[in-house]
Amino acid sequence: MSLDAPKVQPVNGAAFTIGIAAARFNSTYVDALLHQILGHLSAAGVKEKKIHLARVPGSNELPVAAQLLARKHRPDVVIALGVLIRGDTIHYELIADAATQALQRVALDAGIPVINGVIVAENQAQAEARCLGAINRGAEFAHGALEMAGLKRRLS
Ligand code: DLZ
Repeated sequence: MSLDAPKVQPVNGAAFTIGIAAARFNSTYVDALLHQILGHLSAAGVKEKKIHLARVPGSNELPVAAQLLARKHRPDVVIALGVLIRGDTIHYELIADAATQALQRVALDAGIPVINGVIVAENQAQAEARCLGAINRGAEFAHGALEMAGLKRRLS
């Protein structure tokens, strides 16, 4: 067995069922991520009817939406999308920490990978760069989801 990390192979997503939980807060940014992700999933062969989307008010609600999607559809992977931007208080930090931990818990409890697609930005410019600009986080989240869905299929 070679210890070299194998390159990520292109994934055929035709058989995959995917749950997406997406926050409405900062919707310009979240919708841009969602649009990028849907394009990548479609290019990988994922069928539109096998993508289950749940919109929630904000990032704080993403873990429960991810859990509900996991229970109802038993998807191969769930993607949780939100954009938290620093305000006048540390509210965004508390939500970022809580959501990160809860998303991981949902994944481990359900045995279904959950992609943490919550962007935590210091300001609008950082959020813009990551969702609308040069840093394509949507592609990263989609590729991560396809890889983890494939892993789940192989090892379940
Ligand atoms: C309240 C709030 C604030 C201040 N900021 C954000 C944010 O930057 N991004 C986000 O996704 N949600 C935010 N929210 C909403 C919370 O996530 C949540 O919806 C409410 O606190 C209700 O539980």
